[in-house]
Amino acid sequence: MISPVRFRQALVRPPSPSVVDGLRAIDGPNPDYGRFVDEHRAYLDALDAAGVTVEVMDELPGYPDAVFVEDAALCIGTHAAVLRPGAPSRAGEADAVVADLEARFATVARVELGFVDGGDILVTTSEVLVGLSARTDRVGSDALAQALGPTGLPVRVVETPPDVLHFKTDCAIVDEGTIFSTARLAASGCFEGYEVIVCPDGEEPAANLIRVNDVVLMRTGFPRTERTLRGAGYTVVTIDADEAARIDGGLSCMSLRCNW
Ligand code: CIR
Repeated sequence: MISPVRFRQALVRPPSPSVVDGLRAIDGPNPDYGRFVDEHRAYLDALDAAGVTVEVMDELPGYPDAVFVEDAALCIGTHAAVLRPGAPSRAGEADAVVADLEARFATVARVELGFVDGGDILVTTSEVLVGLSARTDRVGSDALAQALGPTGLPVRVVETPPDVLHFKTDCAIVDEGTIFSTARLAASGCFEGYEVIVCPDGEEPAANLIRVNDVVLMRTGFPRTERTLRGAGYTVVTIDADEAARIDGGLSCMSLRCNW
């Protein structure tokens, strides 16, 4: 059984100065490049402290959102799948990650049809949940199911709440059988059979957190979420990710957590 919360390595891509032009659903101020770099470095330090070997890929200045490397690939054990990001400006990020994956993974498959962003994929011990969204469609989900053949994990297609960028904007796996989820996503019933910890009302932007080995990594500034997780027995580490948040990024999207 492959654990969805224990990782030996992480692949990341530093933000390039073009990150200030990153996509955002609601028009707002650009991120500050210098602060973004600092926050990204702190994120890598936190992964390192959690026991993960961080490997840094090249910057991609032609792709402002390339720092959100999770959307271009999915890694499960020694198998990787190259995805098809649904935003036209991000499509080329898939080709750009192939060589990095082929250098590390025993098998690399490609999703060739439809669209699927890694932010819409939640891996558990028994299945891979794929949330349909503005970035991920059914054709892409079916193609992903094929691409994941070597893992033996079935794909289950679910819905992302309306007006939410990605499925994992609203949820995270925090333990083999436990999901942290916003109330609006949990209400869809897609987590039946799992323990669910519900994100405190009003702290939804904290839901895109990551469990990495013995710690839960979450954004600073969400005290009720932190208290809830600590109360449930988790070791919580908080880091700033305000600049990524300006362009709809969170903690999961800035790394591919791996076991190659
Ligand atoms: C985008 O809109 O594609 C980026 N600005 C943010 C992507 C965040 N990715 C993720 O949550 N997996």
